[in-house]
Amino acid sequence: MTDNIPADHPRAQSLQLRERLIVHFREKIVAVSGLIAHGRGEAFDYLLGEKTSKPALKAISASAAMLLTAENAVISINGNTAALVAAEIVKLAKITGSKIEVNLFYRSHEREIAIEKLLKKAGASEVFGIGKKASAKIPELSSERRRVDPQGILVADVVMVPLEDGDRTEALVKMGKKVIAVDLNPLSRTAQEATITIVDNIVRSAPILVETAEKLKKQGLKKCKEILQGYDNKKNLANSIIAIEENLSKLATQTAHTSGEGK
Ligand code: PTJ
Repeated sequence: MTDNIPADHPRAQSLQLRERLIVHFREKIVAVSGLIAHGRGEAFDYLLGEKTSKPALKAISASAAMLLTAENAVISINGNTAALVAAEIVKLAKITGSKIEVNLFYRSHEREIAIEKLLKKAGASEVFGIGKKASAKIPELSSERRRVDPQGILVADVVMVPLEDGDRTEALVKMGKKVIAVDLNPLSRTAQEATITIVDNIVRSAPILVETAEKLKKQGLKKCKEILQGYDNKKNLANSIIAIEENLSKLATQTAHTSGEGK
């Protein structure tokens, strides 16, 4: 994407992701706050050791099962999600029979159209929540996130909300919906309030989610229901926090072993 990042740079992958966000910011897909949100995510990913933890894999499996067993699932897309994983989201929606709806905190028609175009280029046949189609409102919310499509999020039983923190998850849960969050911060309000929380970088978890949904679809609804019955989000969220704790302990031990080397 850019010649400025040498392939052998120790943080090349991370710098390329930043570059992708910047390019999509210039194309009006990512909001300026989306760049800050990405930095927050990066910091938590560092604490996690930049790898998909076992609790994250468990949450991914439960999410695939929930999307496959939903009556009417919707994947909600903001600027960051579109910039990072548009192709994977389109694949996931096709496998699980979910709808895709654009829902923005910093809503503008220019951004809605830019994101819709990106999703369609990635293979989406229909994108909900654009322009006048976002005519319904989520009660109790005053931000632009309250505007939803009456044929999409408003009537959904399961809503996936990647990369957002705020009050929407709580409002959706109060409306009786099940919410799947993808958030590197296990302490965010969204992570804490969701029905299923995947504490992982969406760039790593989205392809795994696609693969898991493909496998589970073949195994059938009974298998999906079994996975959901055995899943406890609060317990899994606690294990995600423990995964950070364990990684930090390991790093502290390694750092202590190098004590005195710099003298
Ligand atoms: O596109 P818009 O207008 O809807 O704006 C998007 C904003 C910036 C408002 C939205 O992304 C947002 O709610 O930002 P927050 O409040 O900073 O929350 C974003 C959450 O996503 C934070 O908890 C981050 O840790 C997390 N996050 C950031 N990047 C990633 C991530 N989680 C998983 N994978 C990432 N790559």
